[in-house]
Amino acid sequence: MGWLPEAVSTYADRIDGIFYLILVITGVIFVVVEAVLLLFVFKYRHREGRAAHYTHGNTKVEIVWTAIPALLCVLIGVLSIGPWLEIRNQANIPADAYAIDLTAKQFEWNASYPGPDGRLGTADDVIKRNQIHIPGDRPVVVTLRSEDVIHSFFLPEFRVKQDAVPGMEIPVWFQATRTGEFTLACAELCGTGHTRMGGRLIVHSAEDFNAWLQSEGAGPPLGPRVAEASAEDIPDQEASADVPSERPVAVGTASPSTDHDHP
Ligand SMILES: [Cu+2]
Repeated sequence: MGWLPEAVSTYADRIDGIFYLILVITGVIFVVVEAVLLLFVFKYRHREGRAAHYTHGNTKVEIVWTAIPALLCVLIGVLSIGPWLEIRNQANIPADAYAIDLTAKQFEWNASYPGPDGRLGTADDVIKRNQIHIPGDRPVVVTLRSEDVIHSFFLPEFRVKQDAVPGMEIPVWFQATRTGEFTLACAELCGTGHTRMGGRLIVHSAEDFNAWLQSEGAGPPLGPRVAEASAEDIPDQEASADVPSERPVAVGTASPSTDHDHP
């Protein structure tokens, strides 16, 4: 089914799977409910001489129509836990993600890149308005802030949507699956200029991204992406028993960037 925008992040397909699951469940229920409604409208229509039948309820039927939706909600919740933890659990933000800051205000997005000192949050940061440039060969972590009201960082093609809340720093990570230009929008009604609040997210190849950094006078070029730690990289002592997990654990490397010290 091609009803959604092109999916260009590594986790977009899993989110789409949940969307479609919910669509199928609610779609089937919708059709059944409307069919029964029409049937009853016809079957119990007014007829001369037929007295109305009064009922005070049916406990069995009420238990069934409460239990089924409750079980469906639990099912959807269980199936969502995996993607939720992968995407939202801050411990799962890839350790080598390229970090930028993104500040929302009425009505624009300002993206900050490390300047020549390679650090975010310093005076030499490079700031771009309504344009986010990212490298396509590695994950990116965007730390969201808002200067005024609640906005919502929305990248439809990436299936990324996260509120930017005044007073909070909220990290969001994603990784592109191809280069190109994509939609940047605000998904939270934030004032009269809300509909104009948007721009472009540009995914560059690794080389192009470094060229872009240079052309903007921004931070040092990115090195080649280091492959994710494999079992061989883990010292023998730790390679035993409790360590092997599917993905490298990023404990402590990706806390909300209050220190602005991402490499
Ligand atoms: Cu907004």
